[in-house]
Amino acid sequence: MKDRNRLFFRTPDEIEERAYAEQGFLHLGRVLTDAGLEAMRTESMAAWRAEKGEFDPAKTWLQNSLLSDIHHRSAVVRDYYYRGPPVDVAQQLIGPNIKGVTSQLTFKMRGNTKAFGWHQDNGYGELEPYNSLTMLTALDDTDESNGCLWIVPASHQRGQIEPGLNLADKQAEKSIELVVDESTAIPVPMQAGEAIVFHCWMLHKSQGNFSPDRDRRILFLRYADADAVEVYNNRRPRIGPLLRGNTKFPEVERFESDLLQRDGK
Ligand SMILES: O=C(O)CCC(=O)C(=O)O
Repeated sequence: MKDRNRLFFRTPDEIEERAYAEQGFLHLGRVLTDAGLEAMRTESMAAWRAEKGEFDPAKTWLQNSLLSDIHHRSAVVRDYYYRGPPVDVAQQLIGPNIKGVTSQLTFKMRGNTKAFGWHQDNGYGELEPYNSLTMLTALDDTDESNGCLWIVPASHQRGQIEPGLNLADKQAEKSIELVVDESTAIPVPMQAGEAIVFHCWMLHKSQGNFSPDRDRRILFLRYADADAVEVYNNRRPRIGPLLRGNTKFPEVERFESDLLQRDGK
């Protein structure tokens, strides 16, 4: 994509690594330009409408709220996931060798009042080393009324709270609901085009969307060390596109290499 610089803002050369180490999250501020936000909304919504249609209370949470591998369906998301500010941030916080491990839309459209309970992202498929991170990019303004993120700052310092779900077991829609002392939890409102990054052990949740007229659309990306393995899956390598540096796993090196080369950068 030739106009990349018009879609994303430049990543700061140095982000606040110390605050991240202590608090487990960083609010990164605005990462998408107006043009980038518009393009990402347009492509994401086209994919969402084609796959999901309208919010339907009779459907499950998964059906209403999550669309996986969105970078296969949107060139703007792909460019952002493969080469945008999130990759620079991941490299600063994880190290030189980075792979992408998840790209999905987590949308909570108006009417979707279902909460997503307290969990660690490393509970949904435990990866090692324990430095993978999640980057949420808001495609709408999000606050307490439309189901913004809540976190417990510094909670990543407790480590892996439970072994986590075996994502290789696809039998059922399972979910984690940890019991958390909420007195230290804070909401994390974001404006459209802003992003937050948090550690794989960060305790977080979101409430339902109780706004009558505002959707809450979020792009969810996850990154890990290029050699990260799935603890729950006999320590096999997590397969994902190699975005920076090297990996000892040829299957990771090969993965999506056609897509990585296709955009010509
Ligand atoms: O989108 C949300 O409301 C929460 C998403 C989340 O916490 C997750 O997918 O880990």
